[in-house]
Amino acid sequence: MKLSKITSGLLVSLALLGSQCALAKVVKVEMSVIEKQIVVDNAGTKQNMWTYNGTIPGPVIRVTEGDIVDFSLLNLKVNKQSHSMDFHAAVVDVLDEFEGVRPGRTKDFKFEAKYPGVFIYHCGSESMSEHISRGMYGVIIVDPKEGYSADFPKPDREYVIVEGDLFDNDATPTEITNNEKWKGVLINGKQFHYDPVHDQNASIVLESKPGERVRFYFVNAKINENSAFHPIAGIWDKVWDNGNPKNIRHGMQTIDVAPAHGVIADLVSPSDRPTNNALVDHRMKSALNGAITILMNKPDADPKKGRDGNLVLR
Ligand SMILES: [Cu+2]
Repeated sequence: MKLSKITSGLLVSLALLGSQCALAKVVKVEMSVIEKQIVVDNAGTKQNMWTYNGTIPGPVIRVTEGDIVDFSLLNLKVNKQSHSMDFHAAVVDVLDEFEGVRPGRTKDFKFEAKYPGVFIYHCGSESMSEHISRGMYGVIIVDPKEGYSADFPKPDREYVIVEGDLFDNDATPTEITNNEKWKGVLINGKQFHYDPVHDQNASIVLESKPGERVRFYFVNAKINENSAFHPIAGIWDKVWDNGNPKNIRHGMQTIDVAPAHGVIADLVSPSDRPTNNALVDHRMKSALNGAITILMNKPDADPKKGRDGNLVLR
């Protein structure tokens, strides 16, 4: 082989390497821990909760595989507790990056999002049971660098659904760990958040048009109980365990999702008629205490719902 051919091949390789590196970006993420009273149901009931940026779940972070997340956590001076951040999308040192941050202090660290998927993030401070169940969790989506494919098709709409626990306001850390004084399940921060069938105070439902591919980024933030995620009157067309396109499964009815785990699940409704689905945690104790979500598939679906980053309806 002529030297020029080897050289040009090398140049092409270097150019490819360069373009891959150029695609990866640094994503700055700043969060503040806010201890506050927050509404936990559609009737307006408030409880003392601990939050990232004031909401349950915290903000959805979305990056692409290979990106560097440049993270900063501020624990507000007025807070009473130490808090921390445990990104399940990070491969780091639990005693370093994930260490506790006292009120008034800041912690900065960086990590590369090496694996695509849907991951929980949560507070890991003592008692972790109390910190998580008072609302300190959220979702980071790491999109695959290859983009969409036949095995990971582009969806028409996307929704994030996070299940969390609700305990009595005065439950002790030990009681919470033992699942005592348990009151119910929060869906994106509220019991029956999107279920006007079981809660007359609910005012929001998820929407799509008949025949659309609707993608759910589902995370179980409950501290002890698995989730049994099932779309009543539907079948999950495709499911990716941990949200990784390589972990594909077809035609699933119920997905078992462990605490602190996530899945991506697609639903495709009939295209020739309007239909409705009830997305439930099929553990009946969970479903009937808050974990039911209505998806309406209708021709006049709100074009803004589940699009343009509007993944968590509030
Ligand atoms: Cu905390």
